[in-house]
Amino acid sequence: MANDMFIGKKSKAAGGWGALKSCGKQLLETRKPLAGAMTMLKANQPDGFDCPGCAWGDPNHGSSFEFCENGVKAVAWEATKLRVPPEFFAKNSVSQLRTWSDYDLEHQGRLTNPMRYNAATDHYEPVTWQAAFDEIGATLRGLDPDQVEFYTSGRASNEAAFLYQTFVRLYGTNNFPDCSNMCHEASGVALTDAIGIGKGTVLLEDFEKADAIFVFGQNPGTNHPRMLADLRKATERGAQVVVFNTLKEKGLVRFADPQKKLEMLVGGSEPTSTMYFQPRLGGDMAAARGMAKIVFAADEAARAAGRAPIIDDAFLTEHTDGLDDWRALVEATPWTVIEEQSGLTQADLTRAAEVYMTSNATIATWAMGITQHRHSVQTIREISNFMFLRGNIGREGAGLCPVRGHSNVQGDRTVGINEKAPKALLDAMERELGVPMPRTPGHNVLEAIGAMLAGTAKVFVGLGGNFARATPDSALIAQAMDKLDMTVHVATKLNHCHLLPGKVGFVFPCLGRTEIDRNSLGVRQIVTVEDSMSMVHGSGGINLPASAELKSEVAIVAGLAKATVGSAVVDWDAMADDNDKIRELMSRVLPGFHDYNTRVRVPRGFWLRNPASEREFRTPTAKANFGTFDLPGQTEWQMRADTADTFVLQTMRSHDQYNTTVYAMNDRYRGVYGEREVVFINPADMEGLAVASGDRVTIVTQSTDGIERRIAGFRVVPYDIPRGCLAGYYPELNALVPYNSFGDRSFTPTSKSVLVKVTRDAA
Ligand SMILES: Nc1nc2c(c(=O)[nH]1)N[C@H]1C(S)=C(S)[C@@H](COP(=O)(O)OP(=O)(O)OC[C@H]3O[C@@H](n4cnc5c(=O)[nH]c(N)nc54)[C@H](O)[C@@H]3O)O[C@H]1N2
Ligand SMILES: Nc1nc2c(c(=O)[nH]1)N[C@H]1C(S)=C(S)[C@@H](COP(=O)(O)OP(=O)(O)OC[C@H]3O[C@@H](n4cnc5c(=O)[nH]c(N)nc54)[C@H](O)[C@@H]3O)O[C@H]1N2
Ligand SMILES: [Mo]
Repeated sequence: MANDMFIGKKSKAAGGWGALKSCGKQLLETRKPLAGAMTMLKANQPDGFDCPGCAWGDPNHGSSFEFCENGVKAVAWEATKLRVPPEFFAKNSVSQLRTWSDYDLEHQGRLTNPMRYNAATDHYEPVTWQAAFDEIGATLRGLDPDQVEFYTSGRASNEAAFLYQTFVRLYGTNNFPDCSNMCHEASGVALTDAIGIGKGTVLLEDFEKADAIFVFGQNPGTNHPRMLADLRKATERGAQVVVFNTLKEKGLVRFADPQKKLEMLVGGSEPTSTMYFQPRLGGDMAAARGMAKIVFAADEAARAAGRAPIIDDAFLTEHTDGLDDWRALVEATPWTVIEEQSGLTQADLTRAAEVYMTSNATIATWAMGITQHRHSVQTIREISNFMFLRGNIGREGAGLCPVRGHSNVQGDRTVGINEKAPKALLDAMERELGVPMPRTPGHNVLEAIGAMLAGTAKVFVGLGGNFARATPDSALIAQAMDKLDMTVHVATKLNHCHLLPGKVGFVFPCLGRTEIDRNSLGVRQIVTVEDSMSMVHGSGGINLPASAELKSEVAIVAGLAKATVGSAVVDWDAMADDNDKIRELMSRVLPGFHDYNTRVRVPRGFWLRNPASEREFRTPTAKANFGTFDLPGQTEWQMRADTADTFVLQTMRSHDQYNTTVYAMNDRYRGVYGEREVVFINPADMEGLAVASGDRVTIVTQSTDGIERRIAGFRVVPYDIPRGCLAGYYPELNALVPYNSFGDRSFTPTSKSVLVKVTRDAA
């Protein structure tokens, strides 16, 4: 049985599962509630398990589970023995639970039963799956489909996401707000215009061949720990790793490879970067422009002296469009502006540019430090422009690499979670299903919030995630959710979003990726996911389900669909019972998914071809396009008043959290223990504010819309961060992020540049 190839084989690879075990043991010793994870750690190493931690590629997928400390946390978090049964909800009203912390809610353990919120008692009460589906179906049938918001979080498998978009489009809307709207949306928008596809162009193997790797606005030590091993290998073989990060992040300075000695648990031992620059928040576009300016000047000098040119004339002529306009703009941009916005000197940028100019193969990676600003799309275009200059795309060891967040956020987009679905997808769906698909674009996250606030959205359905805590302006979002007639959440653990149920709320407990999913014939099911390098592979669970009542995400989506749109077009029961059937449908609709069921069952799965990585640019010009954009008139850093108390704040992740899930209260690499209500600040700025280490402060957003956004009692932590810049943790700081401040064309909340005022709290 093909499905069974994913279980029961012992790994011969070193490190891998054995090391995971010891790593897990350490974790479990310090964290009793996770003791249940041992069951899983004792299990045989399964072939083909996709870590729910992050979207970094896995070189040995299918033969060993490449792990990292934070991957273990993600797995252990799901494998807890603790349960949230109906009695828990009988004991605690929703109003009471709202006063709990994010940490306390999720630490109660796994949800076990479908629950329905009864406004009369203010409690969630048990409900049968069928009664719940029927009630939701009846409600949805009574609404205009555009009055419903269908959210997706990026852990959902390709199968669940594809079935969900099929259901929602048959129902009649493109309202697909999803977590990528808050995440890498700017990368998708910018890369589509620049290279004709909104995805990265590198494979994991390219990291072994690059001469230089530029890492912009990303903290892999915490968020993509397996990437550190690749960076360390790169520096070990003499490649340059050039980091641009506002904070001095420990993992980007040195790193110990857990595959070797579990050194990672005690801190780094080999360099991960060779140069480290700390731009001001929002200063990366200026930094990239400064480097380009240096490259152009050096190229001109080389040609004048009769030396080999520095820019790649052949590539630029044959494959790109718009160089001259951009070059003119770069040359016209004064160094004073570049230095002021980036906070880096011409000398700094010259050192970085020299690395670029002497490297024959360069990779640029980036994440949220680039994508969560107003000018994120422009910044990614500037980075792409810079990379084009030496033809760093579409060849070995070179390329553009947005490092994705959730383990399947890229896959969800590929299979149709997109409020602005490509015409080709809708055409293919129509052809396959024989019924018209909705053609008007739907709501992204911000539009969904707008519709909820306006009262035009009536129902919210969440396939995973924690919409209420992941979105900005927490207080406003709570008001928006409260107005809803109905909420439906598919989840593994209880979170704050579930405590904003509207008039009627449902919480559906689902199987996690670590759990064995058997169909009615007892056949184990696998799901599939796509990583940051466009590799698509299978993943099968290894643990017994947390409760006999759990359903797979696929089965829950099918249940909702059947009750809402009926089974005339799609046989939902058949889909719910056999993921192969869903994959058969996908293979007929999605380009590149032929023989899907076979190709996901080989080690590493298969690569979804990216034409840009072979220099085939599917843009209107059929070339890679230079983007010519002015630098921001002012970055938020520049907008600060000329007083010692105004700052620009970024909101980011600690080492012990997964987005809104707080595993523990520590942030080891940054030296913070037992608390999260902190704000990192430059010691010189502490003097200006007359605060000492440990003092508490109040932070108020400099709002332009009259809404007061304030948090108090946050402890200042002196840190290596540029003056005028602050950093702290999300979701606690989301109360300060205005929902109406977002990126140009990406509509991503500007979570990395919030203009704030800080005052010292009375002792
Ligand atoms: N363990 C763990 N893994 C995760 C996650 C998690 O929460 N926990 N989340 C997942 C998800 S959904 C995502 S999107 C990714 C997120 O991965 P990251 O993007 O690494 O996440 P953040 O914690 O937001 O870190 C942002 C980094 O950018 C830097 N930065 C901020 N602003 C600027 C700027 O203007 N310029 C520059 N150059 N640097 C800047 C910050 O100092 C910080 O190091 O990780 C994924 N993986
Ligand atoms: N201020 C600020 N805000 C941000 C960010 C930031 O950097 N700063 N980052 C943004 C980014 S990059 C992202 S991606 C979003 C994240 O937004 P979301 O994806 O909405 O949030 P998560 O915290 O990842 O969701 C956690 C919940 O998912 C559920 N869950 C976990 N595993 C599963 C599963 O297998 N199936 C199902 N159905 N549910 C599951 C659990 O109930 C858990 O409580 O937040 C964004 N918000
Ligand atoms: Mo993300």
